[in-house]
Formats: sequence, C-alpha cells, structure tokens
Amino acid sequence: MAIKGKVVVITGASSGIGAATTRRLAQAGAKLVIGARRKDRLEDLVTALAPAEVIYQVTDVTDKKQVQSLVNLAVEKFGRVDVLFNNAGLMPLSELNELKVNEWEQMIDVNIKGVLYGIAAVLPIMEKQGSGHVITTDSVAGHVIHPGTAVYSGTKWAIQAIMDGLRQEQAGKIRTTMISPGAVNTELYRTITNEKKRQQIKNDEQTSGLAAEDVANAVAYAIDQPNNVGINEILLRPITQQR
Ligand code: NJP
Repeated sequence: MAIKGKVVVITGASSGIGAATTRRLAQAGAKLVIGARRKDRLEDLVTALAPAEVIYQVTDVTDKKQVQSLVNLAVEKFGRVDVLFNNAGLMPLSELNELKVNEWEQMIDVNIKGVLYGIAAVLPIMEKQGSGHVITTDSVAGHVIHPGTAVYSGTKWAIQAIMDGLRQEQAGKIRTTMISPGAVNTELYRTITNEKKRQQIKNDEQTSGLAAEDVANAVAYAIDQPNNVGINEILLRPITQQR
C-alpha cells in the first residue's frame, strides 16, 4: 500500500510537476529513476535529494530507444518497475489558422507518442511482474476545449482513450491513473511562441495556478492506495478556474 520502497520511473522530471513529484515520492521513501532532456536540472535535483535513492538519465521521450533505456535502468538498478509516471509534455498553444504545423507535430510526438513509448517499455515488465501502475499527466484540456487549445487538447484527449484502453486490457494486473490538472504554476508556458498568448498563460499560471506540489500530492495519493484500488483519474483545478 505504501509508497516506501516502490520503484518509480518519471519522465519530464527536470521541472514543474515532474520535479515536485520526484521530491514528494523521494521524501516518502520511493526509489526513483528520473528522465528529461536538461541534464543540469536532473543533476541538481538528485544532489538536493541525497541520500534518497534517486538516479537520473538524460531522456528525450520522442526517441523510443531512450525511453526504453530509462526503464531498463530502473530494472538494472532496482530490479523492477512498480510505477511509470508519464509526465513529459509541452503546450505550444496557438489557433489553427496560425498554421504552426511543426508545433502540432511536437505535441503529438511528446504528449502522445512519448506516452506510448513509456507504456511499450513497461508493459512487458509489469505483465511479467503481475503488477504495476501507469500514471499519465493528462489535463483539464483533455476535457474542455478553448480557442487555441485544439491540438493540445487533442493530444490530451488521446491520452484518455489510450489510458482507459490500458486499464480495461490490464484489469486485475496494472493500475492506471490520469492526473488532469487545471492551471499549474510551472514552466509550461515556455513553449508558447505566440507572444500575447505566452504572457497571458504565464500570468494566469503565476497568479492563480496550483503549485506543482499540489499535483505531486495527487500522484502520491494515487500510488498510496491498496492494490485493489485504482484511482483512474484525478481532475484538480485552482478554485478560481471556471473551465
Ligand atoms: O511543465 P514544465 P509542467 N523529452 O514545462 C519535459 C501537464 N499539464 O510541469 O526535457 C523529455 O515545467 C521537460 O523537460 P526537458 C503538461 O501537459 C500542465 O506543467 O528538460 N522530456 C519538463 O521536465 C505536461 O504533460 C499544466 O525540457 C520532455 C517537463 O516535460 C505535464 O503537466 C496543466 C520533452 C515539462 O515541465 C508537466 O508539465 C495541465 C521531451 N521531448 C497539464 N519535452 C500546467 N502547468 O498548467 C518536454 O492541465 N519535456
């Protein structure tokens, strides 16, 4: 039931929700294998959490070999994988007629294909173990669409289908959880290339967003349940957010 001793792999752990979840689970005694592209951030996090059992590997989730290698590292060092937290994501919001096709492709590559690569890497391991837990960061934008979120919402909607398919196919063996936050004060606004939109989202996140730690608590809650309890989704918004 407890988090203590569980082997947890986290993608997108260099900042925001992934970094906060790494800290939260390390404090609770989990063994962590964390990945992202920014090596310096991962290194600083591991150093700050010492002597907790946290190791990192630079990982770009758009490369399936790198995702597999991150998961393999968990098995090599800790012998198993209890939880995969598929958290890496980006949100370059824009309206469709801005035709930012490269950004649409990036979102599909990271937010959908990156999650699928994570599932592909852990599924044989968890099937063999007869247990496991896959958690993916979805979004309120996987439930609600606004002008400018069409493609981002599309990627998060896709996660709903993939994760519920996984839940049904692996009933009795693998637990699944979607974490769907509203605005959270992180660095997610960075990838928005429309200047006006970037400032607006940055301002919304910084003035009224949840703290990344609030979302980390939701992840910890989902993990810290008896084996027969699946927390399939947690949707959490700042109380000021209407949609
Ligand atoms: O944002 P941020 P969040 N390969 O920018 C990583 C969802 N969400 O914590 O590679 C590997 O601080 C990036 O690492 P790096 C959102 O959709 C958020 O808010 O070093 N990693 C960093 O660690 C996303 O799924 C809000 O640049 C890659 C992390 O992803 C999740 O929360 C609301 C990567 C992003 O951290 C975490 O985002 C919501 C790649 N190719 C859903 N590309 C919100 N903040 O308001 C990026 O509903 N990363």
